[in-house]
Amino acid sequence: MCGIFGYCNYLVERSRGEIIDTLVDGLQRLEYRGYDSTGIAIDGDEADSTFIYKQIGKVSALKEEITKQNPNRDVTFVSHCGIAHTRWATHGQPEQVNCHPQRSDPEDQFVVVHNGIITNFRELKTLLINKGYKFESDTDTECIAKLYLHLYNTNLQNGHDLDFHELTKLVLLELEGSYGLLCKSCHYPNEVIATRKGSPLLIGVKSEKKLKVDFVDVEFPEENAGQPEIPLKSNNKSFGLGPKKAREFEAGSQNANLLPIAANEFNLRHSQSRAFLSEDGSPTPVEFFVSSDAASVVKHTKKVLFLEDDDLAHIYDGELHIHRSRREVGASMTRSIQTLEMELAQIMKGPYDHFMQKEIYEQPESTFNTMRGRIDYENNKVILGGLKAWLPVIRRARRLIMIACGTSYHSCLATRAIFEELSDIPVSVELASDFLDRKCPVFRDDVCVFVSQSGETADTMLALNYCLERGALTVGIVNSVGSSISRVTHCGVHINAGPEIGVASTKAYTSQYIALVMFALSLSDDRVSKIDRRIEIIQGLKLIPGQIKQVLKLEPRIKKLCATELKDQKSLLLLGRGYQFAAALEGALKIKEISYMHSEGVLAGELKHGVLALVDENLPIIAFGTRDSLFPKVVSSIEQVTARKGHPIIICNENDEVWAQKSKSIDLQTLEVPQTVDCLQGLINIIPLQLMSYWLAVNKGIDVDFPRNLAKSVTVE
Ligand code: G6Q
Ligand code: GLU
Repeated sequence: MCGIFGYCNYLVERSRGEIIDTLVDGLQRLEYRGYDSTGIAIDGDEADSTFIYKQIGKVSALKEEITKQNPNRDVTFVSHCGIAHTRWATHGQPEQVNCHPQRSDPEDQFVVVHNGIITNFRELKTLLINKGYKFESDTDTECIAKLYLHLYNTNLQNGHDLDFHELTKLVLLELEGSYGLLCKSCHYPNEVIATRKGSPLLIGVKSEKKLKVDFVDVEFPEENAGQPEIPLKSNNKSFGLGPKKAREFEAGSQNANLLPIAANEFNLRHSQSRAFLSEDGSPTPVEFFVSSDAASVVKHTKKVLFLEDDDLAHIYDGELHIHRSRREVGASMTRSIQTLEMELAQIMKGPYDHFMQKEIYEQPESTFNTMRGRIDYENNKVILGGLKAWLPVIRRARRLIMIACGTSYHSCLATRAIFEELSDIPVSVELASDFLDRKCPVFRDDVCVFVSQSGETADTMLALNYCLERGALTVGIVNSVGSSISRVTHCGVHINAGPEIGVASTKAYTSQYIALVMFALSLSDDRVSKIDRRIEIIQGLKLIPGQIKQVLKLEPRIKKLCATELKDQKSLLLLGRGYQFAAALEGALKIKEISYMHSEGVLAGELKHGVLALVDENLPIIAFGTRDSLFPKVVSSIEQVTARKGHPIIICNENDEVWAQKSKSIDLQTLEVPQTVDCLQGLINIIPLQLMSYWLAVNKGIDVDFPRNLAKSVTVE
């Protein structure tokens, strides 16, 4: 989820020092994305050796580490491939051993850098351990390197000396999840593989000579070369798997047939990429820069090619080949080499002006990543690896206490009711500072859930220590792997939203919300009485990323509202009830912190007990009027507002006739959002508020990513 960089020089002489500097500089340009550790792999001094340098912390620490190791910087390489990585841990803490590159074995025969998550790594790891491979890290990535070696060896033993890209195809057949991946190997000197699925990757090309054409042909296996020579059953045997073992493994993974495949299945190197042919057919000196982000490539070249999902790029002998494992109807047969016209700052934020806006727009992807590999939508099952073993203890809890600050606290409020409904355990939600101020009684049979994006918030951390001292079981719901909260809690879930840079939490909120719903679902998976409700929620979750994408289309309308009716207002009231009370509080917090406008989230049922006095024709009011069992009560609260000349903006479901009718007689506007299950509606409803806070702030000229007086991680009490 963080950064990848690779550098290949062909017939362009470079010293090792220059290669190291290029790789390290490439990583430095990815730093703005946030990361927890770094590493590079380059050729060593012996023919088959590799130097791997890794360090936790900043790129500057990696630089120091390399200086300490003191490699000979003067050795020169006419052709060479190096790979580099900034890691945002998803599996295994930020520790030296977990940094990438990860390797296949102590001889470093295959080394990989990887962004993303391999969801079937446990099955792969078990299988490889059974075959005698020794794992040294806690990462999911390590199984890729070991898989490379395993398939390389078994194919060789069967007489198949595979091309690097053919070997990679076999490896990819086994992987589930997402990846941006680079692999280098002493068996394929001066070659690199770059492939992606659900994680960005692009290749910059730098050559003195003009490229012959501005595209690269996509290469497919030959039509008649589809079948492995050795049938599946005998293959399982050839791996020493008894029939039972093979079945078990397949149950765990859809693609788990680790087959040696005959070399004749594949196209050997007979095609040549047209882009890299010189006029006279002689080899052309060329450099390739592979990266997850154009920011680290533009310094070297503006000519780039963006890989598509499932593209397998193979760089060797100064050529770039793009392979796909099969032809798809209508798929493009070429990848164009484009000229980037953007400046560095623009590239870092993509088409967005601020990180906050980028992160709001990342939510279809980040919410998907939170659920990736954890929900089986076909069988309506949720598996949270980090909680599984603890569920029986948690189910016996006398009480669940959710503890957090700010936005993270709101994600607890948003999911409290579904926890209570599914688990039948009483749940209290606490602001960490107040919980401590009150010296809240905590007992051994309490389960305390700590929710934090950074995992470092001082108040939350203090509350965690307080609960640990009293013997409670503690659960962490955290974004930053290896953070204090994720280390100190007994068990937990990483929300996998990727690094969040904007001070205003947006994508972490929706991912926390989903992680908590998944937690509640896991708690009830032994309850027959909850089956229908669980299925409804699981199927609802499946649609959330797409529905968020749809709500984001409201941006032009919201932008206009912010520039007209909401402009120059001093205060804004947000009304919500039931599941939408949390959305009201979270929306108000976003508006306050980013646009410096006073805003208050009010429980709609409380209106008549005081707040109604504020309502007149001038006060802007936004009300959540989406459908759930409380809808009639919400309508009546909003009527109380309109009766006092208020003219609210209603966030409602698409084509809701009640609001359509009302808008004919009362002065109100609607912002329509897709409908989902009641307990998930808050995920959709918060998006317009995130956009509103953003545009209110931008219109005032506020630096949205760095609002005054606030820090991203609050490590003081
Ligand atoms: C909101 C802020 C803030 C944050 C808290 C808790 O936009 O980012 O309210 O949620 O400071 O931080 P953690 O989630 O990192 O514990
Ligand atoms: N899942 C891998 C790990 O935890 C890669 C994380 C990343 O994308 O940086 O090591």
